[in-house]
Amino acid sequence: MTTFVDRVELHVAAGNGGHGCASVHREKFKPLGGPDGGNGGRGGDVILVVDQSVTTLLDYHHSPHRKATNGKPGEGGNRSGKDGQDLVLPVPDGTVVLDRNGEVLADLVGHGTRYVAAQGGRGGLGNAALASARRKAPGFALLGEPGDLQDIVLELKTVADVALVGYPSAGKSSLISVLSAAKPKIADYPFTTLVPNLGVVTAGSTVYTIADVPGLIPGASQGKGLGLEFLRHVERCSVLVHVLDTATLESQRDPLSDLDVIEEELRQYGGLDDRPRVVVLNKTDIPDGKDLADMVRPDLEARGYRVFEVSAVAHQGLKELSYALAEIVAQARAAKPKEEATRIVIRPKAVDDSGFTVTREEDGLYRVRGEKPERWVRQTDFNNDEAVGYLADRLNRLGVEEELMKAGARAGDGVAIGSEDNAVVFDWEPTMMAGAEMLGRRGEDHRLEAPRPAAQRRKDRQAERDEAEREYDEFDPF
Ligand SMILES: Nc1nc2c(ncn2[C@@H]2O[C@H](COP(=O)(O)OP(=O)(O)OP(=O)(O)O)[C@@H](O)[C@H]2O)c(=O)[nH]1
Ligand SMILES: [Mg+2]
Repeated sequence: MTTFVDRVELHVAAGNGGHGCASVHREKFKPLGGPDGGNGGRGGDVILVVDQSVTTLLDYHHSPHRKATNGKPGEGGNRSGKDGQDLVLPVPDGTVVLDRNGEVLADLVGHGTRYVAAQGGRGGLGNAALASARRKAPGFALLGEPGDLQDIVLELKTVADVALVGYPSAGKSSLISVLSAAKPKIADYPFTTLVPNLGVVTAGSTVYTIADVPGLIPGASQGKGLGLEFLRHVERCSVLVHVLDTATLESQRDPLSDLDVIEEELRQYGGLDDRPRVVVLNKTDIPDGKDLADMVRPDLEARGYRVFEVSAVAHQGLKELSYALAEIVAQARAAKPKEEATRIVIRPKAVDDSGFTVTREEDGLYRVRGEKPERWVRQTDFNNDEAVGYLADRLNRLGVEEELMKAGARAGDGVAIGSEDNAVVFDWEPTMMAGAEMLGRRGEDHRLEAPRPAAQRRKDRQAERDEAEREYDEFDPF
């Protein structure tokens, strides 16, 4: 028996960004050639792509851990590190991506539809890129950021226009085999079909797909038989077809009560009420079956169903059925909004990436949250004082210090940047006073400067602020 896997847990890891390089150009007779450390490369993304030649999630069941490659570190001589390679994971059409809590992240329909499941880390800037007029030779570089780690669940939902439902042995697979070129297994014992079969039907100018699911029995919603699990495959269909057996030998069954049972199970499953339904009375090649079909037809029609009498074995009534289904499918397609073809749910971003928040916690700790400050912390090599100073400047310019001050923080108070389980905590040393200029800047010592007249000092300060502003924009290309 082939294994059918329609739900897998997948652990994906994007590549880490390469570290930036801190290097100084050296050449004979030119002792101070300037910084020439290159940038680190970007880590590879993990990307899911719909590939119509893939039909199962089996590969991921066997190897559920996947990782894209890391970016390479930058090197001296202004050489950038190579970007990591994206890892492209082919998935079947109709794959739904969920997070661990069952929330839908993306619904991948249509060949080529892509979803970035884990984003690669950005490479760190090298010291060449960090050099500026006032920081001529930075002795540090930025670290590459770690790539995303995600635990996701993939679920397969067959993308079929028409779904056949019914008791075991009603002839669902037989119908698919005569309406399309598909050759599913057919046998005279219940639960022959263990996984959905899919066929393509051409009726006039309409081409549509038809799928069956394993047979349903009373109590399927409580897990009887193969249960209702497979009904997820009919969730996307536009038409439900009840295949009713007119020649069953089980004494307590007949087409009308069979229909009631299946409808009750569909109701238990939920979400299918709005789908149009059609009734097929199968096995009318058998004389008793034909009689029973004629007997129940008025009742079914009185309930509002369109009824088709067919024989899958004797190839009777098939053309009429397939054209009627084509018509309903065409109507459903016309009514569907265009963008339905590729549905991707983009997860809303938790934090607005331009801002940050400062909160005072019960134990007196000040917590800073925000995309930029947290990213800058990840980029900082805390063993390098200059790098730490650069971080302080960046935070300062974003206004973090000012907000800390407003929130009541004083020198020596604990400040955490990041979430509760992933934060850098330090004792705060303000470099800026409320309403005053910056006291000192990295790579300079203001005590060494010659005294300047007040007007000149004001001009210089303005020029520095302008430069800082420019630098800030320049250094945040992300
Ligand atoms: N006489 C007659 N027999 C049929 C007809 N359609 C199907 N059968 C027989 O009914 C039995 C079951 O057919 P399947 O197509 O496997 O039924 P199914 O609904 O797919 O059954 P499960 O996969 O078990 O749910 C087989 O022995 C078929 O040959 C028909 O129109 N006439
Ligand atoms: Mg079958």
